[in-house]
Amino acid sequence: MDLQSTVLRQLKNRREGYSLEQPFYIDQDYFKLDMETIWYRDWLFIGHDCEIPKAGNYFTVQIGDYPVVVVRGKDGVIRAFHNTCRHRGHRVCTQEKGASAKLVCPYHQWTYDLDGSLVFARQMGEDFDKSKHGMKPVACESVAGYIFVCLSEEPMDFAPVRATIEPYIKPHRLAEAKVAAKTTIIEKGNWKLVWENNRECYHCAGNHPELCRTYPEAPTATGVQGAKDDPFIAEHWARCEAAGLPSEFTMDPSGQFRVARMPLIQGAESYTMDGKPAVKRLLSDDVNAREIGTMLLFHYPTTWNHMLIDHAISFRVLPISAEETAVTTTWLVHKDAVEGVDYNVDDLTHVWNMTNDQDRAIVEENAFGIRSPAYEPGPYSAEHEGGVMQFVEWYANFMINRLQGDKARLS
Ligand code: 3BY
Ligand code: FES
Ligand code: FE
Repeated sequence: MDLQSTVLRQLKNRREGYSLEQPFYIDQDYFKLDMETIWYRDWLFIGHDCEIPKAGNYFTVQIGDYPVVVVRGKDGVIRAFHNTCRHRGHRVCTQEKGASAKLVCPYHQWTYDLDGSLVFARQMGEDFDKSKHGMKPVACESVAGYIFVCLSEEPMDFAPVRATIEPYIKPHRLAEAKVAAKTTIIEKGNWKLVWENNRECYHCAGNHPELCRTYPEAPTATGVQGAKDDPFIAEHWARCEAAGLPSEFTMDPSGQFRVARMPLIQGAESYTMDGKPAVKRLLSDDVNAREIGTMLLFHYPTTWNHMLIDHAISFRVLPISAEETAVTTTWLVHKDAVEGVDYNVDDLTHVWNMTNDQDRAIVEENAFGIRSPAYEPGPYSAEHEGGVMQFVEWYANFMINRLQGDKARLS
C-alpha cells in the first residue's frame, strides 16, 4: 500500500480521544507528507508588519524546503517571494533580515526591484528577456500587523481568516508596534507535539511556576469548551466588549483558528512575576480599559498569541525535520516605549523565556518516550485536554480531506 493510503487508513481508524500512532511523530515519510499536504499548501503566519516598517526592509524565512523573503515595497505593500535567484538559484537574500533599495543576488549580481521584477542582469545577450525572470511571488496577506504567506499557487481564500481575526487584533495596534525582543529555540520533537503541548494547561501546575502566577490553568481558558458557561469569563467578556474590545470565543467551523479574550488570574495584568505591567507605556492608545486579560489567537499550523494591555507575544512554529521544530517568540511593545525607561527586556521576557524552555523540555521528553517501541497511543483527559483533542481532530480531518481530494483528482 502506498504511504497516502496507509496514512488515510490510520487517520480514519484512529481511536478518538487518543494520541496518534508513533510514525506520525517520528517518521521521515510521514513528515514529508505533512509538509506537502499542510505546510506547502496552507496559509502560514510568518512575521509582523512592524518588523519591516520601511520600504526595502526585508526578512527571510525557511519553510521546509522553501526559502522565502518578505519585503516591503516602495508603495508600502508587503510582498513575499521565493528566495531563489532566477539565474542559477542562489539565495538572493542570505541574511535573516536587512534593508536594501533593491534585492541583489550575491552570486552574479542579478538585481531585482522590491516588487520582484528583474531590473539588471549583466551581459546576458540581446535576446534575453528580463521580464520573464522576475522573482517568483508567494501569496502574501497582512492583517492587523500579522503577515501570512501561502506557498500554494492556488491559495485557499484568506477572507474568512481576516474577517474573524482582524476585529480582535486591531485594537491592539500591532501593525505600528515595535519588536522589543525575539528568540528562536529549537525543540527536538515533531511539530504536532509542540502543538499538543500548547493546547492544554493540564501540564501547567507541574511545570510552569512563573506562568501560573498570572495565567489560569482552568481548561476553559486554554481549551475550546465551556468558556461561555464560566461566569468569571462571561463577566470578563461583557466588560471588555463594553469597552469596545471584541472578546467572545470564536472558532472557525474548520477548527483551524480561534480568537477569545481570557481573564488572567484576578488582579494580574501581564505575564510578570508580580502580575504588574512589564511596560509602562501601554501597547495601544485605542484601549480604554484595564484588566483586559489576554487576547488569545491560534491559527494552525504556525501560530499562537497573547495580546495584553502592555505588550503582545506571538509564537511561530516552523518544522525543521520529523523530530525538530523551531519556535520563534516575538515580544511587541508600543513603538514609543523606551527600553530602560518604560521596560527592560529581562523583566519583559522572563516568564515566557522560562515557560518556553520548560515546554521545550516537555516536548523533548515526550518525543523521547514516543520513540520507544513500547509506546502506544494514550487517552487524553476529556476535562483538561479538549484543546489537544480539537487539534488532533483538525489535523486528522484536514489530512483526510486533502489526501482524499488528491486521490480523486489523480484517478
Ligand atoms: O501559550 C499558551 O497559550 C498555552 C496555554 C496554556 C499554556 N500554554 C503555554
Ligand atoms: Fe543569482 Fe547568478 S545565481 S545572479
Ligand atoms: Fe506549557
